[in-house]
Amino acid sequence: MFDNLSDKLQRVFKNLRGEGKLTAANMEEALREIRVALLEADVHFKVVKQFIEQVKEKAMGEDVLTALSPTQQVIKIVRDELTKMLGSHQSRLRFANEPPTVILIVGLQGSGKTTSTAKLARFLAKEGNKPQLVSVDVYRPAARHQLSILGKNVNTPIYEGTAEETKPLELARSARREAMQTGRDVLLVDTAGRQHIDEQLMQELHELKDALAPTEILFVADAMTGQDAVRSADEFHKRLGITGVILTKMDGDARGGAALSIRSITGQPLKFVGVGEKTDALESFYPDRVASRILGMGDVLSLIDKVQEGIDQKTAEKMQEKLLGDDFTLEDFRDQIKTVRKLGSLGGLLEMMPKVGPLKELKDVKLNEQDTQKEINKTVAIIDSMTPQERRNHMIINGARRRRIAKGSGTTVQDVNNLLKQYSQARKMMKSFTSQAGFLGKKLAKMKLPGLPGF
Ligand SMILES: Nc1nc2c(ncn2[C@@H]2O[C@H](COP(=O)(O)OP(=O)(O)O)[C@@H](O)[C@H]2O)c(=O)[nH]1
Ligand SMILES: [Mg+2]
Repeated sequence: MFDNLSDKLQRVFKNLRGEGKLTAANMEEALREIRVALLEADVHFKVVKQFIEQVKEKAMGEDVLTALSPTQQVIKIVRDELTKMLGSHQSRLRFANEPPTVILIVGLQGSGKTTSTAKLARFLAKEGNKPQLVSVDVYRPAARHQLSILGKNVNTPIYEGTAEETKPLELARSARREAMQTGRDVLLVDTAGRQHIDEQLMQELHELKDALAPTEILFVADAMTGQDAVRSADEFHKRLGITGVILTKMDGDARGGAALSIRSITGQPLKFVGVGEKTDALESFYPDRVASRILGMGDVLSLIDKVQEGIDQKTAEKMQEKLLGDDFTLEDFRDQIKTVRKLGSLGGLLEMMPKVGPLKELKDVKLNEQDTQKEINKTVAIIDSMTPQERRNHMIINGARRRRIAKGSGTTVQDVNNLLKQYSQARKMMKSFTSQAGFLGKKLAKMKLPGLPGF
């Protein structure tokens, strides 16, 4: 996700840092490169234009050019504007005052509606709701069958309908009645799609909208179709009125253009992203976290969320403390890496890590999961071969100690050197996280466990 853009933006900032002094001239150059990077990521040209104007206005200000760390300031401005472009704040699902809440899932054929409906059911149940499913795709029996199977997979009842119920509206109404009678509080309606937007589809969706008064009409779009996804979202919004977007197949979208444009173009929030075919591959969308991730600051908050799902709370709390504190020792480094190892699904987690440490190299050369595990095992072995004093204070690890550690862990001195370098970088990164006043540090501090996120 956003890999190319992320690499390019980071290169821009690296160059800017290398210049030593920020001037109007090199700022212009940086802005030009940022513009190209965004366009290459397939971001809508209007969105790019506005973004550059905003950043320029803020970054060319007198106080930035004369600030102590102008490049840092520029990075902050870019991050803030990126966050804004993505929608500023997380947009949660809204619920009806009187259950059942009705959520209409709409979109073009093959965009991932049925899959996302099941994913949402799973997500809602996890949050303590009692979802109910119905498919009103009466044109394709296979599509309804698909939802039945997925419904079983996520343990959610589905209203199957009677032989007489042949119209979407009849099915949806009966499903709602059933939800009420059986105490289900959210009704998810998977609708039919078309290859193109047509009158009949719009008519049908309008009828459903009028009869069911849904609190959410979520437009499902395939991220891999880039600006086409944005265009159809916009058209659906103009013709039907949507309340949010689920962007699917983000796992296969290296550019991110749709994700970066859809909010600004439609005015409607991106609520969820689909990151795989399985029913657990749905993530809430957090503009600030994603912006930080794009800028290579690592998505520590999402990482902590994931970690909390996967490990016990005590470990998570400890990890959070370590992330916040400034005594990030080699032991913590190892524990963190071990935790990642325990969590299994590395691909996604790697994306969230700050791009430092062993994970950076791994990501850059796109090693497969097996190699990643090997690399992590090596790191753990090296740290395990250190004495407790060495782990607490890496400064005492001199040449002789390095040779001993390498021998003990079955690695080379070069490996040990690399690890220490990576650790120092990670440490620095942790420090800068916590010292970025008002941003991550504070946010992390505010979060109360459990019950993330705290904003
Ligand atoms: N990789 C990936 N595939 C997805 C995702 N969401 C849906 N799909 C796949 O996209 C295809 C179409 O999905 P489906 O839910 O049937 O689309 P619908 O026609 O809109 O209901 C299926 O093969 C899904 O497995 C996603 O987030 N990631
Ligand atoms: Mg479908």
